[in-house]
Amino acid sequence: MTSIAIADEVRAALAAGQGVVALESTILSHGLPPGRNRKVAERLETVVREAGAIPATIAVLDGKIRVGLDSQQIDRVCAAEGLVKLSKRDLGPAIAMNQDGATTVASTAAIAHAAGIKVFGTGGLGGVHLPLPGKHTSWDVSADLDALAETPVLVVSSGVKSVLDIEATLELLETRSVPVIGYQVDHFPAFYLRESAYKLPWRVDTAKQAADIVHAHLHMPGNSGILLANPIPAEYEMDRELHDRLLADGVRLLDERGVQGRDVTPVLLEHFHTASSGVSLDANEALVVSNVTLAAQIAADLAARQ
Ligand code: PSU
Ligand code: MN
Repeated sequence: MTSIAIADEVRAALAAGQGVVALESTILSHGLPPGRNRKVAERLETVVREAGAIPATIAVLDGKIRVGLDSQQIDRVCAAEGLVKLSKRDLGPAIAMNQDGATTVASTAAIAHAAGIKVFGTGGLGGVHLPLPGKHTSWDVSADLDALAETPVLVVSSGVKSVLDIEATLELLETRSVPVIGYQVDHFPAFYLRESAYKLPWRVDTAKQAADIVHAHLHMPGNSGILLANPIPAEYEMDRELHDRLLADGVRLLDERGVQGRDVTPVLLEHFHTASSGVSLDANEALVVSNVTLAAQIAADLAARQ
């Protein structure tokens, strides 16, 4: 069996019942440009510590799944060449072929659970993609949704991008019995925008209330995760007009370039960052910092109950 290499600090925190927050690596390698990604990686680890928890960034390096990276390992994840993007199904092949790789929400959640971590903070969740022009359906549904349905962890994200089919994404999460909770909002956030048109069944207003739900849900029969939808900080919310233009151009670009499979999301993200002259980068950093901070507060609260 492939072993998971858990960093000493993370192992000690788990053994002592301290709060631990899982962080993914695809957001660094494929979601943010080199240089900026390294600064964000550092900042995320810092805000987790400041909130009283221990960060565990997850990636595949040297043919091993690693939970908790040291500074040089984070350098490798953030290096310009970029790693392979590894969703859950890619872990076996990557390890067998001794490749380095970055983990998505799906694979990070699965690994976090295997390591005994209950809380995971990220930026945007993958979801159901809209059909390309002339198509009836895209059949492009992120494995993130299935992973949430099958893995008892809390994922804190700013919802999904409105370049996805938000309605279908929420319907699928309902079918797969994943509770979706709004944090200080009644409607599901759309990543760059604080709220979409879709109302959520549950809302909490404090980290403690969120921790209460996680605690209760993880003791229910079944094995599903929980999605806590934390909107982008108001001062970073994107201008509607810019937002709508980026999305429309993004969908057209995918079609023109014939982008498929796991390249779809990274190509869209890069388009947003260049076409918005960095506005989307600041937005992305602000929301992921906010999500990871909230995740750390919840992890610390949960740990204090044990
Ligand atoms: N959405 C973002 N930023 C990201 C991703 C999604 O705003 O970095 C990444 C995450 O790692 C997510 C993955 O799990 O893309 C989803 O990819 P796909 O749609 O191919 O499942
Ligand atoms: Mn996909």
